[in-house]
Amino acid sequence: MVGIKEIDTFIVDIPTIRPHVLAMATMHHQSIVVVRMRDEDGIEGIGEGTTIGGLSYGEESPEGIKLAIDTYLTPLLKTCDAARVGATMATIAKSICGNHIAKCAVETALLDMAGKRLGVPVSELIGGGRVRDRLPVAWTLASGDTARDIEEAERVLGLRRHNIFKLKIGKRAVRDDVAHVAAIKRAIGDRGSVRVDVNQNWDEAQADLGMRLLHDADVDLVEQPVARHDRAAMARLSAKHVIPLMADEALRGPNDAFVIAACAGARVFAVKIAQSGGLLPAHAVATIAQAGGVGLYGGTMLEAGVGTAASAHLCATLPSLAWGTELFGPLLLTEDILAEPLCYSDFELEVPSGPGLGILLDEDRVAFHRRDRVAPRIHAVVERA
Ligand code: MUC
Ligand code: MG
Repeated sequence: MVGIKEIDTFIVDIPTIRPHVLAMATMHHQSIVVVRMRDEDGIEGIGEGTTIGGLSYGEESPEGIKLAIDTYLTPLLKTCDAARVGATMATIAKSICGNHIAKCAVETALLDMAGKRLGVPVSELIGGGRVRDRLPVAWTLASGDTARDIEEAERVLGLRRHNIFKLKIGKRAVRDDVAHVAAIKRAIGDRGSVRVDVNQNWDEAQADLGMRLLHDADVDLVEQPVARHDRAAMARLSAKHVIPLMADEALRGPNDAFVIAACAGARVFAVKIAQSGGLLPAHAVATIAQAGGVGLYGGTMLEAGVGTAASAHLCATLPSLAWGTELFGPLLLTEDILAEPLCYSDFELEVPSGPGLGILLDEDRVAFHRRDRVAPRIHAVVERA
């Protein structure tokens, strides 16, 4: 039995490099809940719990994630064996409903500790272990302005950083949104894949029209066009349209994955560790998808470096990842919370290879951006490429 001695949680707020305009919120910063644990042998584990736009994306807020960990998960963790991650998460699941992002943050820290204890990367502790070292990475164009999005696409194509683009739509009338997407696709042409995310903002009739027009505009994928609970509409739209529908918000773990795969509600799943409740349930989501003939995509909650590294470890274990990933979260932030930023090159993200998550926090930067910091903020912000 390896006891957990210390568990600390804090919120870090980091500005985004530009406003990130989604159907339900415009982000100017990202709020990250960091969990730091230390076991009785002195091994440290780090986890991250991150959502999007306060309470506008889902039922957990940054403040609620911290509260759930401090008040409910921490007392349970103090009774568990840190070396047995699956058993610890099963104990937590028996007493705590929902709260998938809080559970993911804690599970990530436990896996980080377990990997460090065993001297292996987290990816070797999941499923059959790592099958790939690099992951294709999409970029989201969501400035809210067509010309600016095209400029941004040209810049990252030129840097050979991304050639898959996800466009956030759903705020404007369907035909206006499609005109915006079509203009960007025309500019990018065959140099990249263009996909859209509606974040549940269409009803079925709007989705029907939108999917037809987006197919004609040469768009490759439509993510969560309708409400997450409307699986019947998702199944009808999937059956009717050639352009694949990807489930995102509808997927909150293996149970949803099973039901959606069984009703043919989506042809692709966005697998997110946070939404699934951790890397282990996210792996189960992917396994169900593969058994049901559903394609896989590594999704993000726009996590910073810790959550992005954790997601990368999960994605590295998936034998088929036909739609790539969107693990670009750290690049949307003005500053990185990692001492060594994750490595993006040739349109891919390198999966860290050191023990555990294979990352280290930049302690000064984290201390500076902590919400509970008391000292004055005098700090030079480094421009991102
Ligand atoms: C979402 O809904 O997929 C992922 C990329 C991005 O820009 O927003 C997130 C959320
Ligand atoms: Mg989405």
